[in-house]
Amino acid sequence: MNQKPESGHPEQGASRDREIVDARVIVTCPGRNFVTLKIETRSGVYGLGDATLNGRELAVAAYLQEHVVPNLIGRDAGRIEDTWQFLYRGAYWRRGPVTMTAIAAVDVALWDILGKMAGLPLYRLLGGRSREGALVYGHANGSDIGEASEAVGRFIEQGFRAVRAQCGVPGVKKAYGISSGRAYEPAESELPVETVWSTPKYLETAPKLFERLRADHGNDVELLHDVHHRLTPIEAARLARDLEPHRLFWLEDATPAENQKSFELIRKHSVTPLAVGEVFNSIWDCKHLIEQQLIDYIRTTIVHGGGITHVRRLADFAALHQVRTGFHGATDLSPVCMGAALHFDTWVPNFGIQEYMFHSDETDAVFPHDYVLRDGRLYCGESPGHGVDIDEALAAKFPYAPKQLPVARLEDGTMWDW
Ligand code: CS2
Ligand code: MG
Repeated sequence: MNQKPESGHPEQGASRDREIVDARVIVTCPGRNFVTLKIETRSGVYGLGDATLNGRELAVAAYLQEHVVPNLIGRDAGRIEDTWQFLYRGAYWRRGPVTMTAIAAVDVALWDILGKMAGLPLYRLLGGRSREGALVYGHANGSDIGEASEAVGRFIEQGFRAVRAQCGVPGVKKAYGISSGRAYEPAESELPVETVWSTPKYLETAPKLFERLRADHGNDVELLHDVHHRLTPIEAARLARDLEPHRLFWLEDATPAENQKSFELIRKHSVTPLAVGEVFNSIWDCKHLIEQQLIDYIRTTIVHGGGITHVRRLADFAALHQVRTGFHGATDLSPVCMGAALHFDTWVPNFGIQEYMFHSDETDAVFPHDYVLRDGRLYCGESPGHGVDIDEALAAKFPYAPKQLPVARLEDGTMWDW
């Protein structure tokens, strides 16, 4: 596995510089947990990859530490494709969120090293700029329809052109997507918080929310909504049809995507665009949905989809079917993932939109970065690699804190999808 260049090979000196001499897993909790892989080469150039899997962070950390890092030492950091294949095929146990997140961390760190060594920002290595900035959507929410509409208004005032809207459901105590005051994405306690879910109540409320948002804010702003896998296919079809008059940019995760045929049912009844894939981790998870044109946007992003090497394949495949990217970008994906995703968004021809939630100030301080938000778009920087660093001394001040995502039950106690 340690490819030694043949003697007299022209790359010999350069490949010695590229030799991986160290790889370390850094776990930090500046407001929420993040796992980062730092790979260092003999030349001193290093690269960073995000390895965060919300609520299951230490599984990926151990996978990297115990099973991946020993394979990296001595390897040529320039052999990105070969390393990807080695880690994917070599594990024998393919795919799955833990494995693919670990592979992504290595892959992104190696692309970062390549960029730094070439003195080029990542988007230029991928093929150059297809656009100036990446359209992003923010997260507006409120405990009721009125509050959610005010929140959407605040996003529009800040220059956002696209906003995801979620609101509380009368009679449901804790609906998905409603902030408890701080930067949302929950993984709020050591053991999961139990929430109660009512589909009939939700199906009453969601169309009213979007009717109100169009009345209050007009048709220029793009509106998005996340069902978070909670409906059966026929319920999802009904919601997609009820939302049609309000012209959503997309309806996300309308039903769980294990049984992909069920999306045919939604399609049959509605032209509301569909987005799926934040929990997918390989091209094989979305192959049927894309080939059959059952979705319009694919959400699988760099950190959970095997890195740039694999997500590039996925995006190219999606392009053949006019499916566009709409990468997951909640706060549980670190700025390292966001930096890499933005370079990808700047290049990828079939770009749709990028999710963006503000990280906490502590997170931004631990991960200094050069991407900026302007007029509803995110712009990646021009520094070599993906442009995101880690302040290790500061990271060490925020030790890991075990946290899990909530769970949901129906009103009669049946376990449901959160
Ligand atoms: C959500 C995610 O952003 C989204 O669309 O579905 O925030 C998801 O709940 C979290 O990433 C889970 O960790
Ligand atoms: Mg989602």
